[in-house]
Amino acid sequence: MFDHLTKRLGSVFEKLKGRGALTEADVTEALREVRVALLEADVALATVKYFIEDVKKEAIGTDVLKSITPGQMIIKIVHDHLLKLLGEEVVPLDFQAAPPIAYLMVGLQGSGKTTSSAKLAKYIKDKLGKKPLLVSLDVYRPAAQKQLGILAQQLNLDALDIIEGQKPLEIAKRAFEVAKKQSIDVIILDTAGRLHIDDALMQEIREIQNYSHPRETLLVADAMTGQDAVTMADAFHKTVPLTGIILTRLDGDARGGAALSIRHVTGQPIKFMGVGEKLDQLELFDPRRVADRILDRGDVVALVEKAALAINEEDAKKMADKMQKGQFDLNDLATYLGQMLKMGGMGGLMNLLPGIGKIKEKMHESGMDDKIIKRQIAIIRAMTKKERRHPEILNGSRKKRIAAGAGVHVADVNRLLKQHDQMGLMMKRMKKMSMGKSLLRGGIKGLFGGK
Ligand SMILES: Nc1nc2c(ncn2[C@@H]2O[C@H](COP(=O)(O)OP(=O)(O)O)[C@@H](O)[C@H]2O)c(=O)[nH]1
Ligand SMILES: [Mg+2]
Repeated sequence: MFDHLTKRLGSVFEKLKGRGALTEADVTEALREVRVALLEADVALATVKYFIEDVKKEAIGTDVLKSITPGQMIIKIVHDHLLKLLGEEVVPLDFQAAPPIAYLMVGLQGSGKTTSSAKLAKYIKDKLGKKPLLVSLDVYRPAAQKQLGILAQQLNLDALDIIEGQKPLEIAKRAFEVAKKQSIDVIILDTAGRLHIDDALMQEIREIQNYSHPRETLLVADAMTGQDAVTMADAFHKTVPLTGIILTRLDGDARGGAALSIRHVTGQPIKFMGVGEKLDQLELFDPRRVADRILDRGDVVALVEKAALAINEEDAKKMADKMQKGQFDLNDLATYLGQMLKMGGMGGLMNLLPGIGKIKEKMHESGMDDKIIKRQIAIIRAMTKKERRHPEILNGSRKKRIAAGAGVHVADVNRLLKQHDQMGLMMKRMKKMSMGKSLLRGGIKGLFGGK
């Protein structure tokens, strides 16, 4: 589905290959071509602008790592920003309530709601081991309820019996009664199709939302319709709040624009993608896999990551040596913090270390971000040379002066000093462990943890 975009991006980067140095003009020219490629892929204009600006800022401000060509560096930067656009992490389905919970499927007629409802039910049963109940609220087209019933039968899934003449809200109420009796976990409510966003049907969705308190309201959007899908999703979200998107027909020759813009425009994550008519052709939307597929330069991305890690390890080793010798003073700490910032701050550093997404999340939650690093550096800068080298001479009045100089509280100064101490202690403990990575990992935790 992203074939064309992949090819276009590939040829942009091919031109940068092997160049020893890139001028700002080279970068600008390459990004101009990336811009055209994205527009051709039907990515929303606002998204393209945002993306190019974002990449440019980073591309121009980044030092090229040793052993990497500038072209490779740019591929990595474009890759990272593609990933950011797509949402970075898989956003799982929400089951955070006592069963039975409801999922509401909404969208335009023909977008794939009924098919996706059945696919989703199968996924929930097979992959998550939960018991779904399929319920059609589409009372406007006589065949629609039967369609869902037939799909359910094919998949050996439970579907609510059809009672002619019932209104959508009555059906939803009946679904909850049945679900309770049959210990159903998730009621999947497939709603009526609409040709465009119309008030009466929106009102109906709202009523059902108010009654069923769905944990998920999933918009089903047809990727083949490109930017129309994005505009429609945005309009939907403004009328009935969504929790996520299922993008269908990504198997066709959709150019990928919807996949790249819909999250940026609506702020809602794509949770699944439909990749065929068959009922097992629903895939979890994994931004990392999609970004890799679009760029198709996994080799380069991995290479740059490795090089970045190697540099970090070199620096880390130097620091580690100093620490072990008891020479790691506040000057070194300031250098260390400065390097963290240069590497894209906390986020950038964390991205280089595989498998610690959880820690990153936690740090994010507790607000440990670049601001804190900058504040730490400001505190060290407010010290005299002698104080930085011999923090033990810091008494009450010196600390007060430093705090005032850095615009922080004395408690912040104390925290920094304590963290510096802890890094030393930690180093001793880690002496036997593999040095580089553990200093970076432990170092960060030591610096900011324990809060
Ligand atoms: N190729 C392809 N076709 C799909 C996909 N999802 C749904 N369809 C087809 O799209 C058509 C309309 O789907 P349906 O679920 O009835 O749409 P609804 O009106 O929104 O309920 C059917 O023929 C489906 O088989 C998909 O991911 N890929
Ligand atoms: Mg339908």
